[in-house]
Amino acid sequence: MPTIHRLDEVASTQQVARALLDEGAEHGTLVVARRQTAGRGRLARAWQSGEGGLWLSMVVRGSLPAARAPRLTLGAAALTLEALDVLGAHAAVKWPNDLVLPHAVPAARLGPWRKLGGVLLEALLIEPGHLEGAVLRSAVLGLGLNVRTPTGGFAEELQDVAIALDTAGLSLDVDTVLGALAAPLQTRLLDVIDDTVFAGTLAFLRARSATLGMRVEVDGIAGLAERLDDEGALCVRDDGGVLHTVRAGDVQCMV
Ligand code: BT5
Repeated sequence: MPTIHRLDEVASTQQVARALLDEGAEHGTLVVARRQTAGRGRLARAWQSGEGGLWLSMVVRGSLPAARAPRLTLGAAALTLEALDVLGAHAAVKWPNDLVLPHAVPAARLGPWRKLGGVLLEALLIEPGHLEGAVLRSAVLGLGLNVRTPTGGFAEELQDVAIALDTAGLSLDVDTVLGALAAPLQTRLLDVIDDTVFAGTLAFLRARSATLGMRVEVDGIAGLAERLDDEGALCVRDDGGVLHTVRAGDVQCMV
């Protein structure tokens, strides 16, 4: 199995994995840290990552059309749900990259969900293509999961956003969650390059979606999150009946 580097404190495991990738680390090499001082989400957003969470990044080497790179995010989310199922936590995916748990009190943006974790795909080497289009060769896949609520609670701005597995009644340690997730990510993530496997991933995600059937706002479009298309893009029907296909974005769930 590829190496798992366990570190105490880093700025971001994404940076460490990137450096390992540049040094030639093999696909599946994992970097896990107990704490991050500059954990990040998409669009340079901050990711709160003190002790008590699983903060990992994985070196990804594979060859897939760049337009299909979102499959890796969706695939990682599906593998995480499967691992959590085995551990007894039945999470859902708020399209495209949020892992969420249900919550009795609706909140802005998240509706009846709270965020347990998130997936971050940073595509690194994309070769420009000609007729066949650009090809992704390597990337760093990040995953953050709140296992235990931080001592003293989540930061003020995450009060109505974040949730940890312990709140859902699961008292697990971070290593147990890593143990359930590492091998599936290392050995199965790239399977989504195959169309048949990815169709299965999508079927699973449709059934476990926190977004489909909800009223949402994404990319300035408000409407009903109707379905995921064959590439995993979100199809939203606006109030005028027009169907919009959204390939990436931030979904706000209306309460
Ligand atoms: C994500 O971004 O959800 C991807 C998060 C990936 C974090 C992992 S940890 C290991 C690896 N190393 C890194 O540096 N990053 C990856 P996004 O969809 O942009 O969501 C970011 C938003 O989530 C923030 O703006 C906050 O609202 C919220 N947030 C921040 N920290 C959180 C936490 N611990 N739990 C739940 N929500 C959080």
